[in-house]
Amino acid sequence: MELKYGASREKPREDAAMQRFRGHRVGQFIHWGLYALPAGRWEGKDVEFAAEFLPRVAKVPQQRWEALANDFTLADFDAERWADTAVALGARYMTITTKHHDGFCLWPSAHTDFHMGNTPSGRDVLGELVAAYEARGIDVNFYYSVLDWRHPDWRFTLENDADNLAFARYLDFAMKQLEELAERYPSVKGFWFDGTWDESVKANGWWTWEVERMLKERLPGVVVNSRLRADDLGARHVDSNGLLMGDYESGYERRLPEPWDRSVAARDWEACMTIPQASWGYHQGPWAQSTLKHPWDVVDMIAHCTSLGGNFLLNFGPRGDGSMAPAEVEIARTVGEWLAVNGEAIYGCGYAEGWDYPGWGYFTRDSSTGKVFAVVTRAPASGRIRLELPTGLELVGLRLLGSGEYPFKGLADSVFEVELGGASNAGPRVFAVETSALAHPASEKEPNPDVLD
Ligand code: FHN
Repeated sequence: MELKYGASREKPREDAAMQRFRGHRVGQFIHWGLYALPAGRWEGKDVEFAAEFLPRVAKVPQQRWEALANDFTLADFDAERWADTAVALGARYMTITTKHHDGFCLWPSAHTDFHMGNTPSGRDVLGELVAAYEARGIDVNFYYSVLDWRHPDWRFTLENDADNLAFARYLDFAMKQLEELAERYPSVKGFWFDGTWDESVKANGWWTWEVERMLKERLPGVVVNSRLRADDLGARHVDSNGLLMGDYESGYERRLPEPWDRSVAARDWEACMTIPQASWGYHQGPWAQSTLKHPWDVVDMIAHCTSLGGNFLLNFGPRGDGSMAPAEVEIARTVGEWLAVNGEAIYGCGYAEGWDYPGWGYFTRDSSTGKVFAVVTRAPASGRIRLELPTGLELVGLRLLGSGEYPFKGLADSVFEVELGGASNAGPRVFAVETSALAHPASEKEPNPDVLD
């Protein structure tokens, strides 16, 4: 079908900027805005919903929400300390909410008065963060919510001419803000769009196409997520011809693909994840604080994404005073210590073609050297794993990352057993798997039932 505003290419991008993004694998997401001040509590009551939705869920009068800007004093904000948590995590990029659904901007925007410049400190938080992260070699991407609860011209649906006119003004405003971001922070590496699911945006696929075009023209190499895009017919992420729009698929939110679904590996993609069960902004109540993920679950998700060629973006919700939540810093530290030992199996790695999903964890493959890794995130109670190689290969060496050569036992052609020993305090074990072709390959294995429809 002929589309004016559909996908711009059939195959994944292979330029250096895209390869860099693809190799990152681990990113730090940050949701920070006025919602960090009430942190999920309004008029003394915990509101059991994502903290950034508080103004809607608690029906906070607009004036009172805007007045929070007077208390956004940044008493304990230090961009350098935030960037240190990303280093501790082992993140290779960071994506920050420049504007979330409430419309508040973390930079002094010339197109609204609802921004950082009009808070007591007047500091350009975004500029400080870009400088601090980039000084540590960490790429910065900008999250931007197209949905804007505050702007008078925002519309969820377009019912009449007046709505169309208002929404056209809104799209113009959002375009200007995006141009402003590109101009003020030209080192930004990517844009992450959100809040594009409403009928109003879907009816204006041309605008999403134009935004992508504008950003790519002004910022060569910039990487844009699929969530921005709608085509001529309102199809989102993937156009009406089945082709991905934007540079990578960004629909996996608080969920990951099935680990055996190798079809996912054909595209670039990224999953984003909260540390508490369901809040992106900092939520102080037990509803959120009693649901924080275990660092080894985070490691499992990182390996899971890598094994299917995706990036993992772990969200942090700093507190209203600008400090990072200690529990989140601690998780970052533990995950980062694991990555410092085992990152060889993650950074620059992806889908290991021919290696079936093993159930006890994941296989990943280094995209440049071809080395395969076995990441054991769910060791069986027996303390042993069966290592099944693709037909025709045999195991000639096993190296436990952070340690050294490791013993194994042959069970059959291409099937080996590895004794893990007791539980490890250092988290999931990773083995570098060295193989060679079997001298006398056996007949084809039975297919893996997990991947049969
Ligand atoms: O509503 C937002 C939510 O607050 C958060 O920003 C997430 C991050 O992926 N996106 C939206 C929901 O899809």
